[in-house]
Amino acid sequence: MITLYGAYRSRASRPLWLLAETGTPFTHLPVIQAYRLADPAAPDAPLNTTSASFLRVNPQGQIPAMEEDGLVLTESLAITLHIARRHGGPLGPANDAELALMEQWALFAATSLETPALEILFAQTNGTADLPEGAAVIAVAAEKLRRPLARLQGHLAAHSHMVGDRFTVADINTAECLRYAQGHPSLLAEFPAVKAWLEACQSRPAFQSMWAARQAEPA
Ligand SMILES: N[C@@H](CCC(=O)N[C@@H](CS)C(=O)NCC(=O)O)C(=O)O
Repeated sequence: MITLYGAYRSRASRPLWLLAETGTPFTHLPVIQAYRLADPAAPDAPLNTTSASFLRVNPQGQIPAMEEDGLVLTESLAITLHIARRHGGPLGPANDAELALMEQWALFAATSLETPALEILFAQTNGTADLPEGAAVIAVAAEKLRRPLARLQGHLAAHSHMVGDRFTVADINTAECLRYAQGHPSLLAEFPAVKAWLEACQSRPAFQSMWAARQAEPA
């Protein structure tokens, strides 16, 4: 049985979306980021990233983490790739070539998309987006995204999905890393195939149920 550690309002959204797609049974421990708590060390504090019991699972004190049959994983995209291979059926790789492509796109998402997309999100949520410094951060991050987005645009103009012309874990991993940039609609509008694919991914019932659970958590 999988144990998944991490609140919905975190990168645990990635495996939680996948688990909703596959219907795999799992135990969910909604560990919360310590920085979201006034006093994470208080005796009545909820399970958080500085709790001793969680640090035994991930000594780095970050979510998500996963345990299954003694295997512990502490990187969200490694967790989704593992779950997809073991439990994902058609959402996982059908052969070695598909596995290699799913790994490639996970690394692409983590190294080319996630950081600049998060720079956009943080500028938009820290109240600086309408100030010159925030606008500059967003402009630089958007420029960093244009080359990988052009690559994605070319891929998705020719293919319905990231791998195998069906919805897979590669779509979840890529869509989740790109989601942080969705508050910059004019950037995404430059890449219509990417925009349409992202919206289609997010219209899936499993994404919608993950998102509803996320919205139900305290901000
Ligand atoms: N590369 C890691 C990043 C994990 C990460 O930064 N998690 C955040 C929540 S999304 C966290 O636990 N933050 C709390 C902290 O760093 O103290 C992954 O993809 O799993």
